[in-house]
Amino acid sequence: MNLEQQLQAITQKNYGKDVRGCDDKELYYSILNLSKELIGQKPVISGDKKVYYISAEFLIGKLLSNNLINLGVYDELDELLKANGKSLSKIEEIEPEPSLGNGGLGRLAACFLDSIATLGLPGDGIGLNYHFGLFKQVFKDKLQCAEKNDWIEAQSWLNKTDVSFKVKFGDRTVTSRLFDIDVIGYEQGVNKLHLFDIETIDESLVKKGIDFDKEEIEKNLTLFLYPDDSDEAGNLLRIYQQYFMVSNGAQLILQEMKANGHDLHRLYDHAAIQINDTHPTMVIPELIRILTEEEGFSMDEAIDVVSRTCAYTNHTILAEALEKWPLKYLEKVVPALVPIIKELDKRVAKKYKDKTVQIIDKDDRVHMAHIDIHYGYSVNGVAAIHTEILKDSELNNFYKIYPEKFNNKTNGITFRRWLLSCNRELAAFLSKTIGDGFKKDAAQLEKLLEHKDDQAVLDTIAAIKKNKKQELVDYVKEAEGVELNPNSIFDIQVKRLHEYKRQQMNALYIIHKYLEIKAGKKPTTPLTFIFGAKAAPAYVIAQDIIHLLLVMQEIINKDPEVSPYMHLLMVENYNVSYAEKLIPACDISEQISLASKEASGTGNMKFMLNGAVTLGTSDGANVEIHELVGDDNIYIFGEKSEQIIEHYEKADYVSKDYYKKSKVIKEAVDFIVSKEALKVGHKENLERLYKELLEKDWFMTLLDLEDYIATKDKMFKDYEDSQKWKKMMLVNIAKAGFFSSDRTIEEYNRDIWKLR
Ligand code: 26V
Repeated sequence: MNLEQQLQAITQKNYGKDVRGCDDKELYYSILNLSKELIGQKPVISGDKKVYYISAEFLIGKLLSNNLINLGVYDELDELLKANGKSLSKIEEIEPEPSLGNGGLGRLAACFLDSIATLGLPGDGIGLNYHFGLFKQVFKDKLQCAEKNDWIEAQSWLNKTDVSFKVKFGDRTVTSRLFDIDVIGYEQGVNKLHLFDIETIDESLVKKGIDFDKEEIEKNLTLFLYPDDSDEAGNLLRIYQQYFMVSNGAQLILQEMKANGHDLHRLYDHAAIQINDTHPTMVIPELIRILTEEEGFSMDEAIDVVSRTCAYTNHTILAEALEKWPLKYLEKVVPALVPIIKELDKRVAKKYKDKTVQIIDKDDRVHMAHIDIHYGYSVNGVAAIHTEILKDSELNNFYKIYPEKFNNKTNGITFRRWLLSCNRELAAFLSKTIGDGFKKDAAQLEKLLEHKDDQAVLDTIAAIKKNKKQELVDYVKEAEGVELNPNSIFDIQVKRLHEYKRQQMNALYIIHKYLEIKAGKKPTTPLTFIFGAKAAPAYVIAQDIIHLLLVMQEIINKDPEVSPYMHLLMVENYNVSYAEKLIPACDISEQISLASKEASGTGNMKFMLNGAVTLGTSDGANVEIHELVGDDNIYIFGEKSEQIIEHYEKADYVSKDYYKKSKVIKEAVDFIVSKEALKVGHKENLERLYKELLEKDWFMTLLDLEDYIATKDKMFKDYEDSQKWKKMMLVNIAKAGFFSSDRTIEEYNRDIWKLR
């Protein structure tokens, strides 16, 4: 049977109709069935050694389009649907987006699974199947409200397995159920994403918003990703979740090893366990527990084997994000691990006197990262500058003990999703211009540089951008009921909301521009500022920043003097699917974190690949983008990380000094509590934010504001030189090859996993 006959057979069987007679929903489920049949025909990737990527988050996004591309049937299916009067891209809209991650860390895990499979490496993901995942964001009264995100349907990519384990907590034992999602490599075989769940879950526990009873573990364990940790019950639930994930993971790994006849004393020859941030850290003591209690290992043997199997990736230097669990919480939730953690701590204390490298501190808090560093064989950062900061400052005391463990793995993104799927037009044009090679060997994108003076190529790249902007305009009109100007400059900042990412600095620029226009200084080309960001529900200042953006949105868009020249849009419920529409349409990519704070960023890479020009600080992977494209094709501003680190050490940054010194800064900041703003916004939120900026400003917004304004204005001016801008676009696309996650995974494999 050919593809069309296969699909016709499925629609007949499921709905008693032919393809032409089905609606989009029926076709979505039929194509889901068809994909599963095709996946079943692919080989399972296998080998003598396998990597297990354990992560609390896998932000996989919708899977239909990507799976069809990786199965090599997208174009054929697209054509046959067209011939039957249907549109594949409309059908793709039906799929609910899995909600299994927050942001960069979870999306990275998803890109990595794609690349591991694409490179034909045996490697599975291990995580949790959160029923409502991360909350759905809705704006009410210009404030973020959180609602449950009900993404799991009766028919989905999740496959229920017969795998199930017992997990013993201090106060109860629960039984897990494993669901698998197939991970198809690009023109390759199949790996798995293993998501553990619990069958006693009670979705009806969630009444209003995202509130639920945190005590009933059997009923709530996998309801939400990172439930609110602002109280003790929330913290305990996170520990229950983490242990549930790693205990299942450890049991699964050991079961597979035994099934393959491997000697557990040589576990490290057959398995590498990559610990994605500290959330899965308890896999180390859990494996040691199982090996000593159930497999007859001595403590020394177990520690040795586990330490040679586990490797740790650090994704942040923010102190508040490094997990430290009170010992008494662990005693309640996972008492079986406590003697092991104490033993690990005792061994460290015996060897090293330095207080800063101990596992259990004087306040009886367990530093999870310290377990990973002492009892793992590799510690990596996620961009060159981030790894250097870890070695030189944040983890310097560990680096002095274990210099050989530290290594850098600059993040990457899968080009299947972030080019082939989200920007089919650009991908097709690149294939025509430089051949198909870049799809498997991203470095070949550099061939585009040979065309940098080719007017037809430059014009086509610009024309594709224009089309993508129009497509976004059409989508936004339907989704948000808002009319954007496709002829304006699209300046986009989309990422989790956090003060260090400095959305508030962008907001202050926008206020500044608004005031300029009111004073008669109009931009040559109209400007469209787009934001997308979710804020942790308990993060008060982040909520205030969202409020300010929504207030400015109303003020600007309702002002007939200003709205022809600038527009502000904060999109609701920013997620992977929205990113796939926004990124191809972007002219200016905002990457403006306070230098030293953004470990890497991966959005910056996605924008670059799609021909946006970066406006950024010398932070995270921006530094490497800068090195690759050169000074002429990026706009870098702000103080460097060394200076920032010094400001923190000396505690010499006083935001009020910057406010007093600069008229422009003062005017922008004062507007937050102006009559105009208070008329549309809430006094409490606006005054709190104003006060925060003037009295604290921990992430130094005002420090870089003047330079930011000047650099952004220069960028808008340069945009008027369309020839110059087109060349910058071309160079950015051509140089993006380094940021393929295939390259990143090749490095992980070469230096850490060593799969053959
Ligand atoms: C976690 C938390 C938890 C509680 C308090 C505030 C806070 C702030 C930040 C975080 C981040 C956790 C780790 C994380 O998501 N890191 C991101 O990892 C990406 C993939 O490596 C990287 O590109 C981003 O720069 C980095 O922020």
